[in-house]
Amino acid sequence: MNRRDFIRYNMCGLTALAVGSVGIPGLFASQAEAAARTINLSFEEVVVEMVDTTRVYHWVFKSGGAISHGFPSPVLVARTGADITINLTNNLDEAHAFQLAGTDIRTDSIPPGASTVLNFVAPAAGTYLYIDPLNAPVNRVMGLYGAFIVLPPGVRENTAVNTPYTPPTFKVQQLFNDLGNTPQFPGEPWVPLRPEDVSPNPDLPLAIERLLFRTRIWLFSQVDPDLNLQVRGLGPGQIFDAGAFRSAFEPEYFLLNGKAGFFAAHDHVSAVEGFIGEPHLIRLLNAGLATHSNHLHANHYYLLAINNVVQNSVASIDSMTLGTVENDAVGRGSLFFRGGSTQDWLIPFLRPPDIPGDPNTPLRDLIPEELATVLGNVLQSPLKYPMHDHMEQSQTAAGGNYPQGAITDIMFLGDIDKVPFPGSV
Ligand SMILES: [Cu+2]
Repeated sequence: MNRRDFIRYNMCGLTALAVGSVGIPGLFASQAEAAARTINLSFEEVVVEMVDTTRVYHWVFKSGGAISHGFPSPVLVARTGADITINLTNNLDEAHAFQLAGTDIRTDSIPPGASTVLNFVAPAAGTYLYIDPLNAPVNRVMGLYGAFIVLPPGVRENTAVNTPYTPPTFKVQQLFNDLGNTPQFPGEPWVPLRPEDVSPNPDLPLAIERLLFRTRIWLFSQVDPDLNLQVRGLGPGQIFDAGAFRSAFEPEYFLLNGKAGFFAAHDHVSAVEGFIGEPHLIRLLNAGLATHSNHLHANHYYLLAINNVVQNSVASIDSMTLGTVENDAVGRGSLFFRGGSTQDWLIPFLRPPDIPGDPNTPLRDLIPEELATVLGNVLQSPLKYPMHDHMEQSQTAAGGNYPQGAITDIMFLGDIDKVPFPGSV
């Protein structure tokens, strides 16, 4: 019997696995996960529910310990220099492979039903996509992608490492040194992991909350349900023509960490939530075929790295084009026309500068009526602003209305002295 007769319906959300992570004590809740130098991933099929309840056939990487197939595939977290072993098993009907995009770290083609072992040393600290590079872009766009986060080797529970890189450029190091130490960046420095003496955020999944203390991962992808249906209909061993796939690709769904619209905006894993003066690192990845241009309200951000190239000149901007694996390989031009499949941003979490009034008066005293206002049953506190994409089609789903696509919130919970706004408690 064809294994495609056994389709599993699936809930979405970001999960994570540490790999080669013995040196990151306490990063993961489970000791078994924390001690693993070896992880098992398999290529599987799954049906994923879209924002309008349409169910769409996908392929995913499933982790060995997982009870169900997650979507998107698990976030893998490692430290630079760690020895890593990934056992890969192909449970699909055609050949597949694994690659850390933009690197030489990859397997050969794995036939249906076969397994292989990939050994490698974790590369420089940064934000990587792992993908199936075969029959590009078909296998990747069908769902065989995930985030691979590499932390600096010196990262510790109470860390002296105050940037995400090894090594940062001079200006990126200076920017992080200035956080919390200069008049323009009042508040706190950035930290790579939740410190031991701070309680976990109960709104975040235990498996990943420590990493997400002052960090978010935004993994973008797009779905054309008609093409996925056609791929599902192929017989064993048949592959979909890559050129035909690319030219027919008309995405109807635009996902951020596997979710869209309301569900992406209100997912604590994706939405950025902090008090004024709590800087956040955002790791953006584009696994799909459509270019994004992500725009942030409330604060300008600093563009730290593009495709793990840490920038020499750190631009303070509010929008940036995020290319794809394909258009990253060509057309490298000036900074603002250069596509890329990953970027890192630093959001300084300054008090939103568009709020007029005495900058020394806390917002709770400066705008108490605004914070207490209720519009359509929604209290206007905490202060919420959107991150949305200026590529307009990505903001809707299947021709629907904004905001049903790739969008999330940036949320200010309270003033710099940690007194929450009325709606934050
Ligand atoms: Cu806007």
